[in-house]
Amino acid sequence: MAEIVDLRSDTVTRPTPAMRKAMAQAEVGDDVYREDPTVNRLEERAAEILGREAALFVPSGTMGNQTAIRVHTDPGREVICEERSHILNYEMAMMSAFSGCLPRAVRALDGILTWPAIAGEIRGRSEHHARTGLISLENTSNLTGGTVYPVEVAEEICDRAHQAHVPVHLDGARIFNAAVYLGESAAAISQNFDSVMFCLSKGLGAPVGSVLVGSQEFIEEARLVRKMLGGGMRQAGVLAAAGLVALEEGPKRLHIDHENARFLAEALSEMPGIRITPAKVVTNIVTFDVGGTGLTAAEIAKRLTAQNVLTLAFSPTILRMVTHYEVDRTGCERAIRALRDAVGRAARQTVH
Ligand code: TLP
Repeated sequence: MAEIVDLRSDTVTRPTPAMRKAMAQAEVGDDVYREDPTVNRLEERAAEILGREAALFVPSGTMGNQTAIRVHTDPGREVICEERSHILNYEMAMMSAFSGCLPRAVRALDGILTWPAIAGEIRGRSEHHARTGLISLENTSNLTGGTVYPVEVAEEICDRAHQAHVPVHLDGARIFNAAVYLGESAAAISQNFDSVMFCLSKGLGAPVGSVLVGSQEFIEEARLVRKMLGGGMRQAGVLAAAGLVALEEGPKRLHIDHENARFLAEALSEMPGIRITPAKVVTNIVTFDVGGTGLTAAEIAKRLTAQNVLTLAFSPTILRMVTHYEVDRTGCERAIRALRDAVGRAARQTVH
């Protein structure tokens, strides 16, 4: 049986031998007492790399984002975010359930919000409307195919929001992918945000964990919220050790994932019934519309699974493939052959 080509997500990456070694040798202590030297080292290093005062290790990106929302807002506020953002669609309505906020969703081309799109949605003190408590951007934007904020667009949003006394959070789950594409440092592309969450457990390859960064004061508050959510993790140094390897080594090879994603996109664009613009695939996420094949995304995913190629159906017509270090060029070629077969068969069935 052929090996599995798992393109469902970059979250499926398993720890590298270097990570496993670091985990086995990690010095640990009780992190709730701030006594885990490896967690402390990861937090110091993350703050340094992102150019911030402080950082907090959290078990997941979801906890990082929702902790930030809770710290930045009060109940009864609105959170401006893109219509397809992860905080709105994939985080169990936690901004409402936990922070008492309403999302104010704005749709933007390729998921990239601009200040003109946001400006009219900002609400101040009023006897009728909920006040805007936070703006949250996502870079890269997952559901729109790993698209990237131009630096000046994000900067304008942050500057203008601050003039309106509204904080801005960055869901930077894949900020290092964005940085690699832009040829800038992660610090440079996120310096104006009030807080940034990034994931160690996606393309960087760590088994578990994300980091929230910001000012000392913000992180002190976030530490309390993390505890409320049950995220005080005790001897978490075994996880932080893998996170440190991910942070130092992971970003160096992300350009390979981006090249493989573009390779997939080019091949997909030539298949009947599939719609994708390869030039828009600039990081490691490939989303494409399969509506023209006569099959649903779920049906295609099922056919691919039968050939040991795993993908994710995002909607009835949108299928997603994500590249990462456990899928090489040969794996991508196998995925293309399997998809050609699945779609080709559909086309033949339509003719008869
Ligand atoms: N994204 C996952 C799924 O939840 C969709 C994936 O496979 O892409 N922000 C963004 C932009 C994300 O893509 C994700 C995970 C998160 C936050 C949440 O991270 P975790 O899964 O660690 O809670």
